[in-house]
Amino acid sequence: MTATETDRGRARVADPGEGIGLDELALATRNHGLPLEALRYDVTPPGLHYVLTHFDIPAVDPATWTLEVTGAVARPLRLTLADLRARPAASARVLLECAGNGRARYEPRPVSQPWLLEAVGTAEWGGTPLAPLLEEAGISSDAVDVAFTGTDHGVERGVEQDYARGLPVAEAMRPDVLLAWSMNGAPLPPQHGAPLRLVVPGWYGMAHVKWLTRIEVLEQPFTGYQNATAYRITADAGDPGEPVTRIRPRALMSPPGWPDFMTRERFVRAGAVALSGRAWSGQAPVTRVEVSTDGGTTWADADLAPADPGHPFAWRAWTASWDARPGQAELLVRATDATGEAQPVAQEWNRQGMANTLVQRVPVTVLER
Ligand SMILES: Nc1nc2c(c(=O)[nH]1)N[C@H]1C(S)=C(S)[C@@H](COP(=O)(O)O)O[C@H]1N2
Ligand SMILES: [Mo]
Repeated sequence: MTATETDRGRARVADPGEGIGLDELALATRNHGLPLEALRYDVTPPGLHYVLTHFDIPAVDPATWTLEVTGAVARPLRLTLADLRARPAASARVLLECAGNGRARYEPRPVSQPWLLEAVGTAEWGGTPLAPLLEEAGISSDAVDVAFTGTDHGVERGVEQDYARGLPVAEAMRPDVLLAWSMNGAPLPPQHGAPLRLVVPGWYGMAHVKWLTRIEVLEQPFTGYQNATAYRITADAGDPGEPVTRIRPRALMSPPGWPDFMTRERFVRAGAVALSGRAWSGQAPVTRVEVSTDGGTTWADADLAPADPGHPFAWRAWTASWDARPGQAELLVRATDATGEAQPVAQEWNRQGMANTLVQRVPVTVLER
């Protein structure tokens, strides 16, 4: 590493051909993904949901923990978990995806948590809506952003910080934004933010602040590290770029057949093979899922399960049938949403490896019957 590469705020990009380092492996073993066969569940069992934690999972005593609502409010609040639980209950089935999903597929590779495709999951988050709490606190009519701070603390690219994210006030006031204390009907597990996390349906994972302890209403834009420096789509280190916000459309396939232990290469027997997976977008409903079984030369529409109005931010199932002939095949899947955005088949690189929705490719060996 050169001095420039360790400059405050700058992420390193791997040299051409440089393999995954022990630093990236250490992150990957802490922050696990969704095994792709778990795409089969409408609601991801908690241990199979992906996990991403920048620093350490903090020690939090729920009995003494409090949530502070402060800043540009007429009546600052301090609430215990019991105070929050006494408020109106709400729940939502929400897909979470890390903005770094797909990062390790970029060439050159931005050095950070090396996700391939699996930083995703869908859970039933239970808690209470945020907006009425901000109203009760007397949120300023000049509010611009609302900052959410977790109790976890660390240093990232030379900057010591509590994990904190700002959210535009219009998003924070959406009726479906939750302060959540349960996941799939059970208390939040430590790794998912116990005792309380934010859930912002449709946004990439970084917005869903875990171990939430402080909410501060701001009359000017939030300039904290995780908004101003991290989570930006930038061409190079000097470019401030665009903030990462909503989840872009993606479809994933449960790889068919059976895997090789080491290589994860797939095998099926010739004949009719049922293909299935999930598709989602946080921007707009998914309108189309297409599958290619010939390496991307031809595409056919998959059957997409109808949108469930009860769960607008959950993933949707898709299925397709494949007449597999002996030999080598490469399967691809791509989603399009109602904004017209479709997943790219060639990479659209950015320096921090954010929101890479490059299509999934699944090589398969088709055996004689
Ligand atoms: N306090 C805090 N909240 C956080 C994070 C964190 O490191 N600290 N990571 C964020 C990121 S980058 C993601 S992708 C999601 C992951 O949520 P999960 O671990 O529950 O899947 O949490 C977000 N909330
Ligand atoms: Mo993330």
